[in-house]
Amino acid sequence: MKTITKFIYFGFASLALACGSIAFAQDQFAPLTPADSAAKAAAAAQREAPVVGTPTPPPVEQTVRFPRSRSAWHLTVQAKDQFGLVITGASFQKSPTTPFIYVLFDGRLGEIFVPYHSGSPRYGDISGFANGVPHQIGPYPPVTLHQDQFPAPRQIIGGGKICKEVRDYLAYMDYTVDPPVVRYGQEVVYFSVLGAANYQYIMEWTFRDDGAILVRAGSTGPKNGGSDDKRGHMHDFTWRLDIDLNGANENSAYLTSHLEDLNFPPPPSPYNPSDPGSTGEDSMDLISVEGSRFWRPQNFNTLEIFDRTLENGNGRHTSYELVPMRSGTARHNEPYTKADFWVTQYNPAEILAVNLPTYIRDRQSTVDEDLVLWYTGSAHHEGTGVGGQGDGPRDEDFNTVPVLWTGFDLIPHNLFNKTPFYPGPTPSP
Ligand SMILES: [Cu+2]
Repeated sequence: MKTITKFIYFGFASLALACGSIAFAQDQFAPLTPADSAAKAAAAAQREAPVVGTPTPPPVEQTVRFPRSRSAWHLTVQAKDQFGLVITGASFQKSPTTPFIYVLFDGRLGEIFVPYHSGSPRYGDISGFANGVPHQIGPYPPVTLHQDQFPAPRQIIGGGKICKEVRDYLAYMDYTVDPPVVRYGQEVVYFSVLGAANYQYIMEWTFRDDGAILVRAGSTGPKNGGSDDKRGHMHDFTWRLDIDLNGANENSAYLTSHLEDLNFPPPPSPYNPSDPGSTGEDSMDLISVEGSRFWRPQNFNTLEIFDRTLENGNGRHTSYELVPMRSGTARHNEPYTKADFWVTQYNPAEILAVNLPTYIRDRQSTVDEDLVLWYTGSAHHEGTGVGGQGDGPRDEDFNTVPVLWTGFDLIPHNLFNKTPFYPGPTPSP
């Protein structure tokens, strides 16, 4: 096992061995924060001394163990004023016999920008609403109302401002073997709802038993100008992801791209599988200094983040890949909206996406550093065409617009030595 982590767990392990206690042995890999991330957390706690009278509920620590995979997530959730749902200190344990691997120091939205097609208004629903408060979703008077609204197995936690649900998802199938393999995984889902005038913003984080993290945001609610408001507008969600893979330092990020070479004549029709055709190749480019990158649909771009030393048991480098799940690309004249990905060196004061161009001004190194990734995904609420022509918004949006989502996945690579779902052989090292 070549996995190297920065956790200080060796003392616990040898003590557990000496005691021979099963109960204690189960604790030998209790969640621990790597020293460099712990120092950041201590500094952040000092900066964010609780304000007297603030309604923000305290953070809630969670350890969620998945009985089927025997993997676990440990993390802290908090519904914060201005930002909504904030995830801190997320670490993943592949099995009870391996240490937790630290993944995420702080994940939150750094802006929700809502420019209307007509040019105004242009709302910064995080930067411009410092007093935004997550909705109280339970207990809600009458006391039992939220139990009908968020029926079991959902729970309301975090001072009544976070919905939690553990559920199954279809992970894997193989009907080439007899008997067929069908595997359901398990995931824990958290969401909070940030109120911004007429809109409700749903901020959802899902943590899966295979180490994946699924993040999305949705907008819903009555339209800003009343039921028959026909003004189109965009919701640009920019996430600030302070990833501390295996600890804060020694992280590097790459832009991955697919490139298809189209210098081939069109194949005959109908085509034959053995006909030669256009070729493709995949590449990854190190992002060496702070800056921005584009998501281009033909290039399937992603951001992939590595720790310098973290490997799986096959000696392959472990990474997390930010894979966009999007329906379009919003561009406006605000400079930070001109790119989809940004990478900055960690600075606790750099928290609002609208300031991104100033955050990269120094072009600090982003190789083997403490990095923050920023990603923007947009949801388009269509309006009526120019001059009131065109099909316009759906009648189904007349009173309250149903939830429209955008988001991304954080997919681990070489975290496990093989798929945690399939009973087949292990890859050769
Ligand atoms: Cu909208």
